Amino acid sequence: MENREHYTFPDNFTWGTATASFQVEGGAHEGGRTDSIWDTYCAVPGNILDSSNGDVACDEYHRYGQDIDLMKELGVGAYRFSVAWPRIVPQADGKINQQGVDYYKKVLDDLRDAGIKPVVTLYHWDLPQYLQNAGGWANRDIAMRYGDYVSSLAHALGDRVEVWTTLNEPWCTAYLGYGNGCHAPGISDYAQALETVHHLNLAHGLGVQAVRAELGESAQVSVTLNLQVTRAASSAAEDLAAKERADLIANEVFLGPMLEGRYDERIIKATSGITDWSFNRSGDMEIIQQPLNVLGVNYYSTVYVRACDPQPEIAPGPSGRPTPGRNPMPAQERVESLAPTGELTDMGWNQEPEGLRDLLLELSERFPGLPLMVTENGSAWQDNVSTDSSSLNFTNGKIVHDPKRVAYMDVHLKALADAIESGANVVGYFAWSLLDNFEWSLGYSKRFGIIRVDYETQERIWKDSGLHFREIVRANAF
Ligand code: GBH
Repeated sequence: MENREHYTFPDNFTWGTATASFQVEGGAHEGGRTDSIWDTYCAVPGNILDSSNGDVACDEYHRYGQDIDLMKELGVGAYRFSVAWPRIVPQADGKINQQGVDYYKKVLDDLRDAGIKPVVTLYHWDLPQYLQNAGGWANRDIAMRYGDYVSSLAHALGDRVEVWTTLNEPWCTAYLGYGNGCHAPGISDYAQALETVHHLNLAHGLGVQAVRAELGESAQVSVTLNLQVTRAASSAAEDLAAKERADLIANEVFLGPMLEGRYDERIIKATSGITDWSFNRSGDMEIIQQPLNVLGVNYYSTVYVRACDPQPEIAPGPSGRPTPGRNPMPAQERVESLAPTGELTDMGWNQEPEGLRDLLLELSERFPGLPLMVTENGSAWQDNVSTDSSSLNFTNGKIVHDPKRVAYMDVHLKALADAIESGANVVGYFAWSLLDNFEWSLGYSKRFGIIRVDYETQERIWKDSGLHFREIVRANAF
């Protein structure tokens, strides 16, 4: 990558920060909310690294006003957050909970007053527990229940929402939730994982249709995928085949149906020992393939794979428990992931900004005319609070010096600027995350925020990365 001093972003480029309901809201038992699968999962000893849960999290349920003020100070033009399905439809009877709707209306009204556009994710993993009791994503019925939920929500919130995002990272739901079990609902069953893939695709299509049916064809609709940037360890044919196998199961299972209305034949073949895909019924593809206004891309790191001798499948652990060593994705017996290299983030992930550039360019070439938005990018590090910032009056005399997060942000924004200059159609960038928050199975042990949360006091403490992002956002350049 070219090393220049100055990078400018296009006019009207959207800068934002992102969060998700279960990770920040808390208020788990307030306002009529019922349990999600993550509440249930957290209650099982051993599932969450620090034995924590989402009961309080960042207390955003009560502190959204203060956090919107932080975003105003950052100068961001957009906020990507998610709606908790169990707040909107808390019971199996399907009735809408007005208190839940009112909460999001207040958030949306405050955002409007602050001049910040809401990018709303309809599903960021907190499935109502009563739907899991009915089979969860492995039960086709769920796609229709999702469609009903989306249609009620679109009706209730209407034009307060700028962009609707059907799903966040269906890869994680299918493969971590049902393939490995290290995410809720904690199932390790490859057949269910593939069924889940299809039902998520179907839900996506029904969700897009529901939003447009309520709000008209001009409603802006998107989906956010965590497309895995997979690299072959060498150019040997068998390593390239391993890369292709990983790519098909990770990425093509979503891109194909959602954007091209088909499952690649190679996917069906690769998984033939697991399922016959009869859950893909005639007419489904017409529902799944919907025109989208924007494609959300979450990007953190890359994966290197090589071919290996067939590995015996590791037996799944008991339901509700993660299975160490079990590949989240089915049909990967001949695919081996290499250990990441270079300086790893606190998540153990490598840093390869070129992966972001390559991904954006590839997508823009393959789907011309489809605007892309980086809906998550960021890094976890262990941070420390310093008290040497008397000049920064709005930071309350405290600051976190997080040079590694700043550096990660810079190299990724350079990669993004490079991609845009080379022709990628990217309309926005959202930092993950506005705040430190509940990092799923790793609890509160990993900090992704550009603003720190003191979980004892709920105090928000600025980090250098937040101040740095503020400069970039205000200049639309760096
Ligand atoms: C996102 O998930 C989530 O949307 C967000 O809620 C979460 O807080 C954030 O990222 C940070 O984790 O696992 O080593 O094989 C990202 C999940 C990360 C899953 C990269 C696949 C591949 C590397 N993805 N991961 S590895």
